[in-house]
Amino acid sequence: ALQARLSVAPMLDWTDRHCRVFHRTMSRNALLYTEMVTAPAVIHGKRPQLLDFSAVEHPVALQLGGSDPTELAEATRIARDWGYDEINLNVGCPSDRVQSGAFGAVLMKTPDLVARCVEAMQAAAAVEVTVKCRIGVDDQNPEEVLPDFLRRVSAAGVTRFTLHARKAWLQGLSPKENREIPPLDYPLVHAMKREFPHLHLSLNGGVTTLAQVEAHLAAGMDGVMVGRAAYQEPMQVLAGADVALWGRGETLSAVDVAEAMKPYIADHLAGGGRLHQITRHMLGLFHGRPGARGWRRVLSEGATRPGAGLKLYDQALAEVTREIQDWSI
Ligand code: FMN
Repeated sequence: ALQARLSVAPMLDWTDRHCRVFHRTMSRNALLYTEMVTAPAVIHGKRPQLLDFSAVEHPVALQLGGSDPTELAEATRIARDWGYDEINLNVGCPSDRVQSGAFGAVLMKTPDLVARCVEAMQAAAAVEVTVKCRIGVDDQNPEEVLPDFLRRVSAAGVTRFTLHARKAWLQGLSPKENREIPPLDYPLVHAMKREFPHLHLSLNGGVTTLAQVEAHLAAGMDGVMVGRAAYQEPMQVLAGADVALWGRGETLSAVDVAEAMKPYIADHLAGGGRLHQITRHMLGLFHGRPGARGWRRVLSEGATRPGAGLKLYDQALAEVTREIQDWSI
């Protein structure tokens, strides 16, 4: 649970295994979440493709989507055997596709079903089961439903929750809009920590810098989960986290991070993988720093070309060095 002081949010299409290795290069300690995988996919799908990860990714949590206790239990057992450190249930995703299977944020309306799900998951395997939820959905009153939800689901044995500090609207908003509207309610999330001091509660939503992470921890939260900013401006959030939050480790520069990724990229290419599969997650590495433009341009133009490899990657790094020199003149 100590690692959960800072976590990188589950993000579909973004936090795949390559992205997580990249994030791990910046922080040895932050807890990393997978993209959501549905329980039926884990049970019936191509498991190596869906579940494989590299040893360096630990601590790593698999996020499951589903609302059938038996399926979730089976998926949890499989995921535990695959080596995941934590299994997280998605009670926050508002997308249509997910609603049709009756899971994600709509489960905020059925806390007793969530309790049955997590009970079955915990009974299935000796691995920590956690929940990521919203503060409410649609016309629910968060101040009533959120404490009720936490009470019922924690009574089923879950002790660690991540609270996305905004309601989900299940109709009429796209998933993207649902991450901007309605407004964030940090005071309510902080109040939940006071009301449930024995639970490990992380705050999620709208956090963009390490300083903000530290402020929420200082205000009593046990953890902070960062989503979009960790992806788009990773250095802003993850570099420096080990020293600031855990008092150990080192703070790499963006250039050091780029260099440190090379052996992993070389292995991936040697195994027949494509450069772009890794570097598409790294375009924001120099965000707001000298070198950002050249890095992004060389990699986004070149990395999808057939045969693109470490030579192109080194060209991108050379652009960075050139821009840094231009800046320091
Ligand atoms: N939340 C989930 O619980 N599971 C997901 O699979 C998931 N996919 C996402 C994909 C993208 C591209 C984005 C931007 C968000 C996704 N989310 C998902 C929501 C994030 O986990 C997070 O709760 C949300 O972005 C708010 O945090 P932020 O303001 O730090 O980005």
